[in-house]
Amino acid sequence: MEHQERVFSGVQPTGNLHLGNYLGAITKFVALQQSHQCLYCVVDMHAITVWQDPAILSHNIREVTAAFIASGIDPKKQIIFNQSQVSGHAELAWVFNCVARMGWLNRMTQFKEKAGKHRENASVGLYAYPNLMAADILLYHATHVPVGEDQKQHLELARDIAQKFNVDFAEAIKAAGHHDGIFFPQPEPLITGPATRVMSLRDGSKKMSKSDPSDMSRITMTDDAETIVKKIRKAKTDPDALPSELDGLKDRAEAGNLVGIFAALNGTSKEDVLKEFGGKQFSEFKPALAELAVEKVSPIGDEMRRLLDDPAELDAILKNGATRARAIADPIMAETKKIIGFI
Ligand code: AQP
Repeated sequence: MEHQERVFSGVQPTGNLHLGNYLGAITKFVALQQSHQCLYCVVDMHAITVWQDPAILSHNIREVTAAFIASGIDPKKQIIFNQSQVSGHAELAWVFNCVARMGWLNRMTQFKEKAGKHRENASVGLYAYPNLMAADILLYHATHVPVGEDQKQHLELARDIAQKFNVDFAEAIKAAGHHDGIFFPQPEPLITGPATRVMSLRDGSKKMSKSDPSDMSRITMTDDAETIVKKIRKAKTDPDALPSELDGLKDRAEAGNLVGIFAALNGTSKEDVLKEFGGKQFSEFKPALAELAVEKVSPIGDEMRRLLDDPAELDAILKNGATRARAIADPIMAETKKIIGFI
């Protein structure tokens, strides 16, 4: 049985939604809706793998929803919903807890980074996070997953889980009419373009992140024009002019990052940006980047604020999306249970 192409991706409602999330993920979501059926999920169950204040979590769920819509995702054509409203995510994640091996999860670098020295005190959920992510994708038999570079390892794990499930239950899968033996398709990561890993504006060796204590390290989607300009003006750089060739950006992490951001915002390549700005100083490049960032980000922030003024409308969009998501997920979950041998 051929699997229909279907896109799934998620964003955690953990506040400080930033330019990395936008360029690495959300802009890809917008583009894919022209050619694919897409499910875009506010992954609130992932968010609680670290402590979230309940009142702030509700706001953050609406904020990510608003960001999706303000960026151009059409909630009538595509499915926008929050994970906790579709119980199949938790159900399938449990099945995958029993398919994935401890050794696989022990290799996940994000857990090591996030748990840090406090590994013994990290939640079990943070450790099992990649299994829930595999469930998010495979619950819809999604075939394509647009994500930033940092999620590559988790996507590989999702592929391993799909494959192991197909092998472990091969007989039952064939008996259920899947003669090619494939029940869960292998999801393809889509990690493309000049900004798959946007770095901190303060330190070119760290990724731009929601949890960085310094607000100057990131441009958030709700920053006003003045703040965007200030953050770009103060962004760390080196004293040299921009090179004319890509090779010249080697060992210049901060310069490479700003060039990548410019290219992604402008819908061009780093090479094109260097053709225009090669030989120019940051004193000339930064104002051009700031102007472009304000032009692209500010209208989204304004629209997010307008949408957030009507939380009931956002809640209705999520509820409607969850109903449509369940219509796809429920039969797949029911068949999964049958394949396993549950009655
Ligand atoms: N810096 C980044 N550059 C490019 N893409 C990025 N993504 C995240 N950071 C960057 C992509 O955004 C999507 C949603 O990410 P998430 O909500 O799952 O959060 P995260 O990966 O944990 O990223 P954050 O924002 O940096 O949060 P913290 O501070 O908690 O680590 C994903 O597709 C991700 O790849």
